[in-house]
Amino acid sequence: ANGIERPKGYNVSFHFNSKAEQHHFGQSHPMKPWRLTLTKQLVLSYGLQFAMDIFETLPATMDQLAAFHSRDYLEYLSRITPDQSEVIANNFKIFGLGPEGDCPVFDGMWDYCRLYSGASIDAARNLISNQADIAINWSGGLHHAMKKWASGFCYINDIVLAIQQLLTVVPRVLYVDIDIHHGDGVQHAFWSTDRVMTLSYHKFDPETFFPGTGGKDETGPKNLVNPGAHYSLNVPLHDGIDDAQYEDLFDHCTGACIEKFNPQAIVLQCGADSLGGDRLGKFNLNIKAHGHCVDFVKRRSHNRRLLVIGGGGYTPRNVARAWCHETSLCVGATLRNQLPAHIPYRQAFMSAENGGGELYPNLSHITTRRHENKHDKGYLESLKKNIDEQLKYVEN
Ligand code: TV1
Ligand code: CA
Ligand code: ZN
Repeated sequence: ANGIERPKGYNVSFHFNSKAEQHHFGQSHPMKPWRLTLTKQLVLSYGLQFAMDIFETLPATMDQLAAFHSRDYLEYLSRITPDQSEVIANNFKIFGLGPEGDCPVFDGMWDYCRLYSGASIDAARNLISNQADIAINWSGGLHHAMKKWASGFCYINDIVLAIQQLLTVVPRVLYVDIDIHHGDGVQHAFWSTDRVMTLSYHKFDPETFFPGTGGKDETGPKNLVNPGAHYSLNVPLHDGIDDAQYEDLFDHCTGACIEKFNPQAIVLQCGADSLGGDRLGKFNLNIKAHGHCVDFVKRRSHNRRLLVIGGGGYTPRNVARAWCHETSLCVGATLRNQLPAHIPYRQAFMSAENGGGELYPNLSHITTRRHENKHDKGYLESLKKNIDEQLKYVEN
């Protein structure tokens, strides 16, 4: 009434469960749930809890998980123990589990699955009930899990469960995935529908890099009568992509999808293995470019619901820094450029990389282990053109 416009504030909710963070996949396994403790400690040290609603979530129930997964698989997951004789006797291979593999049977595995999935379901519900504009679950984002089997460190596909929740109240959900791996489980789950558009950016090399799917022509069922045709979009990349290239590509493709598909909710999987210096990844992205993606989607979200979830990320100190920075972007805070003095686990943030000095946010962090950049302008332009071509079939 007095003519003063206030910028719209966002209600942000942060969903976590301390117990999820305490699980171990096994000695040399790259997936370290304690990176979530590191992330949360950093978030708390900056006082970001005062700018969001914090929810410690309950584990998902069997019935909640069965909204996507088969009962056979869930029964098996809930019963199997690390005891090898039982693992072998139960013919674990059909369910994608096994010792030494990507998806080991570890102590508390079932609880871990129910906890990270429960947090994503809760986050989706909080958006549905309009308690939040943006809901965050860094423990989720396990995009490879299939209806009947585990794959690539993922047992339960919390993303599919969260999207199913959102679909009970909105017609269309856009899924965007910046993990360095292809979001195959989510793509597959919604392959035949035009109510969910999936868009994954990833390293693509079927010969050497997991999971080997996600080529640029993988756009949905080839039968054009199927409603899912043209609703799966992929941006296959090579080693060494840099900040400027990624940001430009992301803005063009994601911007076009939001505009054309016009979703009422967006789910953003923020796998941090696309950062430079990751133990498994091969890109050269700094925290700045990774965070740019979150900020871009937030700015384009307007009145849409936004679910922000984790995913991969195998150099824990960088995962924590990226996700803390991205939490601050969600709430609209700017963090000072120095680690809080009294942060627990301070040592974990110190590394040879920066001479053992300050690390946060220090949005450019790669000083070592650069990967040769295998992209030229022509290739990047062809990827944009490919997305534009697919979107010609989409109108809302
Ligand atoms: C145990 C111990 C398992 C050490 C797995 C890296 C390990 C890997 C390990 C590993 C590893 C993968 C494959 C397996 C093809 C398969 C959370 C036959 C040092 C979302 C999942 C990557 C990524 C799976 C998950 C991949 C996510 N890479 N050491 N396993 N082989 N699997 O290559 O997208 O980030 O690496
Ligand atoms: Ca991806
Ligand atoms: Zn990954």
